[in-house]
Amino acid sequence: MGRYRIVTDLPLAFSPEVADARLNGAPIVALESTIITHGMPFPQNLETASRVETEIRAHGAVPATIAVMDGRLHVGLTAAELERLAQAEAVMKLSRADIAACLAAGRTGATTVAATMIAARLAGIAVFATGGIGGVHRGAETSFDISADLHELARTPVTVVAAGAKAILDLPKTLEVLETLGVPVIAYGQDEFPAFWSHRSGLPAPLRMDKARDIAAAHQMRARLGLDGGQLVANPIPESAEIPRAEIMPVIETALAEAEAQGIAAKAVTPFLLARIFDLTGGRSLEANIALVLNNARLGAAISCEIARQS
Ligand code: PSU
Repeated sequence: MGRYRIVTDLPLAFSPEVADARLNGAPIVALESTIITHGMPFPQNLETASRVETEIRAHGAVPATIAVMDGRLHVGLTAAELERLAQAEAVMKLSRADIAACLAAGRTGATTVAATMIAARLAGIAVFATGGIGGVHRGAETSFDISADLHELARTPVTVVAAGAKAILDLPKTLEVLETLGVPVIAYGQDEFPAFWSHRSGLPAPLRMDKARDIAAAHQMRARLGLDGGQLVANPIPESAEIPRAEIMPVIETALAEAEAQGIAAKAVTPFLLARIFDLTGGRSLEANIALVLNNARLGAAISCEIARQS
C-alpha cells in the first residue's frame, strides 16, 4: 500500500479503527455511502451497513465506510456517525464532479462508487466493496446517461468488487464502454458477467478468476506496469439469494417505464428505480441486494488480505 500517495493537508478524518490499520499496515476495505443514503430505505440501510462492516472484520480486514460529513472526508465512520448518516435527509450524492464543492462548502454528501474510489486512493486503500456499479443507462444513445463510475474505473487504481452493474442498466453497452476504457472486468468463479439481482446475465465476462489471490496479483501487476485505473471484480450473487432474470426483467421494465413517464433524470434515476423495484417485488429486491453486498464484502476482505500478504 506504500506506493499510494497519502495526502495529509486535506480535510481527511480517519476513524480510530482505520487509523490503527494504516499504522499497522493491516488490510482495509473501502465501502461507499450512497448505497446507505440513496440505495436502501431506513432502517435496513443502517443494519446492512453495520453487517457489511462486521463481515469484513470477520474475514480479517478493517472496514472503511467513506462519506463527506460537515466538510470532512471521513474514511471509516464510527457507529454514531453511521447512524447519523443513515437517517440524514437531503444528503448530496457525490461523484468526481461535486466532491470538492461539497467539501469546500462544509456540506454532507454520500460517496458513489466514483467518489469512493477517489477517497480510497487518497487514503491508500486498494480494495473497495459495493453492491453494483453504475453504468450505461438504457436509451443512452439519446440521453447520453452514462455513470461517472465507468470513467473512474478507467483512471483510479482501486479494485472494486461488485455484483456486476445494476441490471436496470444496458449491460452489453456497459461492458462495451468498460472495454473501450481499458478496465479489466473479472468475473469471479464463473464465465458469465453477473446481473446484480441475478447470478447470470447471459453475457460472457472478458476475464475470469477463481481465487482472491489471483485478483490480488493482477492488481499488483497493474501497479507495476504503471497502468492507470482499477479493476472491476464481478462477483455473482449466491444462487440461493438471486432473483432469476426472467422474474426481475419485467419488473425492471415497469420501473423504467414509470421513470420515463415521470421525467426522472440524471442522479435521480438510479435511486428512483431501486425504490420502485423494491415496491414491485414486495421487498425481495432489497433482500437480494443485502445478500450480494455481504457476499462482495467477504470477497473484498479476502482480496485485500492477499494484497497485504503480497506487498
Ligand atoms: N450498489 C447498490 N446500491 C446503490 C449503489 C451501488 O447496491 O445504490 C450506488 C453506487 O453509489 C453507485 C450508484 O455509484 O449507485 C450509481 O449511481 P448512478 O447510476 O446515478 O451513477
